[in-house]
Amino acid sequence: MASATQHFDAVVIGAGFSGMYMLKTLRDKLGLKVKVFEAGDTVGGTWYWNRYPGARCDSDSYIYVYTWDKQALQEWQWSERYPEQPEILRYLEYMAARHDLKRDIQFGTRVTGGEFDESTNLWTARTDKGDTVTARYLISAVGTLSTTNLPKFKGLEKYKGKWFHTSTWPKEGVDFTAKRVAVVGTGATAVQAIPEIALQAKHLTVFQRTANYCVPARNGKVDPDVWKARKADYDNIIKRTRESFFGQEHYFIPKSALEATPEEREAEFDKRWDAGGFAFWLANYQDMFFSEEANELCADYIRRKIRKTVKDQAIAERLMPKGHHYGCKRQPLDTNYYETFNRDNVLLVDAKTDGAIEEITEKGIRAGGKEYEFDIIVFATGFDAMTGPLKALNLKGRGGRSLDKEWADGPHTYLGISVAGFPNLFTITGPQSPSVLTNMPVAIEQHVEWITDCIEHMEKTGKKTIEATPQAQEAWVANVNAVVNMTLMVKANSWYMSANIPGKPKAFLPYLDPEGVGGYRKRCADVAAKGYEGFALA
Ligand code: N01
Repeated sequence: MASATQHFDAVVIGAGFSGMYMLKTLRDKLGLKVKVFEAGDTVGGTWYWNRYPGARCDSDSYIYVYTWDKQALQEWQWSERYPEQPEILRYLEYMAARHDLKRDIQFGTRVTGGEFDESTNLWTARTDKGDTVTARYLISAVGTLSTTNLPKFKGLEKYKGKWFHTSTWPKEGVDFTAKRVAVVGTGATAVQAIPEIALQAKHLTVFQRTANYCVPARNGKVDPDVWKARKADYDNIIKRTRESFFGQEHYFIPKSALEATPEEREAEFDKRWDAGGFAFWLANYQDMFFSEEANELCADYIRRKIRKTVKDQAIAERLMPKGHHYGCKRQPLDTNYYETFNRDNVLLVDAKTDGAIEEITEKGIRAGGKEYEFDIIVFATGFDAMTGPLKALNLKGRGGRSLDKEWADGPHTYLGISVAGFPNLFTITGPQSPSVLTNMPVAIEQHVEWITDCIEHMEKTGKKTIEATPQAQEAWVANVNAVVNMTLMVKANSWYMSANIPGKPKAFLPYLDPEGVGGYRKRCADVAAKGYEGFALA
């Protein structure tokens, strides 16, 4: 029901990890009047929508938490190394209740537009429920992977069975019992879902366009003594992750893979493989992301593991990534992924050897000239990452300029937090910030705290607007590109490179700071210390 325009100090869009903390700091630290709009019907963001079977966090649970509530850090107990989606949602509900966040969140409401009014220096935000609100500050907490990518498959409208996208999974779940199921995609999501679906379905067919390098998660219970030690050490853990490269307790081997002897290298690889998780990716030889030769040594190790695990060598061959470098697409963590292809009820249809998907038919999927019939199709085809959710807000800045048009050739931001021409707009974990290259809570907390300090500064000094200067912004964009161009990451057809969606302008979406998220934190702090260098305050 449409209501009269209400005014707030700040409007926050999204009530996931970012929006919840943003609300907490603006309301309880700065005493501002804050309104949060959230499309879901409770808190959680990513963890509200992504309920597909096997969905769990790929970061270790002890660091996948808010660090600002010391008591909660002691009280909350994760049940496993990598918590499952329902448990993470329970955690976020617990934090929302502890801090009475829900009273300022309007659920089931999507922001559909926002305009900055130069005469009043206010943002007006509109929602799909007919709300119109004004605020001095508009803060996007929409997440990086929240706009679904459903490729435009020919014939989908003809399909008579049921289909689902992993990113908008039905709350009541999907029963695969006695069903013929297809999973399209083999990214991090599919790698989690496929082994679980295979256990339930009568038959599962996996449509693979590009084979991925998967590494075992090695999920399980964590020794209570380890938990005790971690809880006692949280202050240091927080300091270490904040100063780290990836927001994780992973550190590169300070040596070239090419300098190590084959025996030494194999032992180091084994250690990381056995440890599970991101260690093989983020704590490997430091030249892995720069040298094709060093990278190939890691890639070869994983291919050998696939060959060993998958019994049918023809299938193993198809599952072995070729033609792209290891670690330059997001590392999927697996639990029995390769083993799943040893099951009698699982078939792999590989685009390169069996033929690509041509169309969806009434009964299923046609690929390589052959029709496969299904009761259920699961699209695990990912997201319009990072820029997608922000463009969907239909934001208009100074002079009516639209964010969509300003970003026609890819994102342009300053520090990934601000956009020239869009005063008082802040983007938590926005494009061109470390965000998805880190353990997300670490990046989120850094942005939320920086934005809070910035707004506090504005309030104290009586400034009405802050915005990135075009010069600072273009220097930042050049910096983002210059750094990543030194790595192999630019060669991958990844969503990091905007390559997953036809027609999306090619641009590296996050920011790879040469000193990691710790270095980026210092950069942002320096900017603030120098009176918000690169910003215009009025
Ligand atoms: O999406 P993806 P995702 N025809 O884009 C294929 C995060 N995450 O949902 O590789 C056929 O990675 C596509 O093929 P290709 C994590 O950051 C976090 O799996 O482009 N296939 C690929 O195989 C992750 O990176 C957790 O050739 C098509 C797949 O679909 C991000 O979410 C857990 C196609 C898409 O893979 C996205 O992962 C899971 C087409 N037209 C995910 N279009 C956590 O731990 C696409 N594909 C929290």
